[in-house]
Amino acid sequence: MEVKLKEFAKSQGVDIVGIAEPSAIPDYFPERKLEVVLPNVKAVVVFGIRMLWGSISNSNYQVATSHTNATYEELHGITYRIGRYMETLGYDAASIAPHIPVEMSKETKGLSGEISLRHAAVGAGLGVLGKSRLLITKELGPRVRLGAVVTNAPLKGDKVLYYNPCGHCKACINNCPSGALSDKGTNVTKCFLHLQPHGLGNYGKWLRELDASDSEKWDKAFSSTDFWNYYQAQSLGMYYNCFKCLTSCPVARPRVSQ
Ligand code: B12
Repeated sequence: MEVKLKEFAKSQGVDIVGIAEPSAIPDYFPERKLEVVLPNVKAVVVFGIRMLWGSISNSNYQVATSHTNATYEELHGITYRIGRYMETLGYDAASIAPHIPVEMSKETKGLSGEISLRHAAVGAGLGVLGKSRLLITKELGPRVRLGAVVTNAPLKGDKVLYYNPCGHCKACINNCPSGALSDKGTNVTKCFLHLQPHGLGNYGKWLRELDASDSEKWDKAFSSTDFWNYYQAQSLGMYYNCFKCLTSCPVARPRVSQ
């Protein structure tokens, strides 16, 4: 069943695919239990699709964001079709969101997926967690977006990768423009505020400064490019402005610049 499933996944356009048994997935915080996603879970099928170098290394963020959205849309479809394949074999399948929705609670602060796809990918033998906290694969470096299907099919897990492609370089840390990455780990807030300048953090501040009693200020606020960018970020659901930890990593990098 494992070989046929992987062949099916490849036929749907995935570049890498592996299977993780729950016990092979490293612990992480905040803890997310697989059973909450699917009772009687036996395996997680994890897969990735490549990011286009010309898009993520592009200084035009409309181009880069459009590509990010395209990869997530693609993963939604692939995840559904792999799940449907498992269910035609008679098993249950729960597909995991590749990015949103995430739980918006005080505990998780909207920064924690239903499961951590990077940790699941490590358990499926697809790569290791690098200094950037991204999954580093030998085939595509970190430039791979991940998806997963949790199933009660009794699938045999793949072997965890035995060597570390991340190595000793610190390109991701040295090239992180927000200072979020360091030897001590990742400052998620710093990353988030830089990555999504028109995301929830800054949008809240902008809203608080609105003053409806002063019509001049009010008009100025709504004719500002800040407002237009918040509007676009809201309607798109996201707006990523940084790809440096992806483009600076030398592992399997196609080119240094465009
Ligand atoms: C929320 C989220 C973010 C947040 C938080 C990042 C983070 N460190 O978790 C923000 C918006 C900042 C973000 C940024 C990015 N993301 Co993101 N993100 C996610 C998402 C939806 C959930 C991640 C998660 O569950 N994290 C929680 C834990 C497991 O993260 P952790 O880093 O291992 O550990 C941190 C926490 O424990 C944290 N921590 C410590 N104490 C506490 C307390 C609380 C309350 C919380 C919440 C956290 C916390 O500190 C640790 C160190 O950072 C996943 C999709 C998914 N479901 O997995 C994509 C995902 C991880 N993102 C991805 C990508 C590509 C990015 C970006 C490159 C953006 C971009 N341009 O595309 C950057 C990279 C940032 C980086 N170097 O870490 C990819 C990674 C692919 C890969 N090859 O590894 C994923 C898997 C999406 C996908 N489908 O491919 N992301």
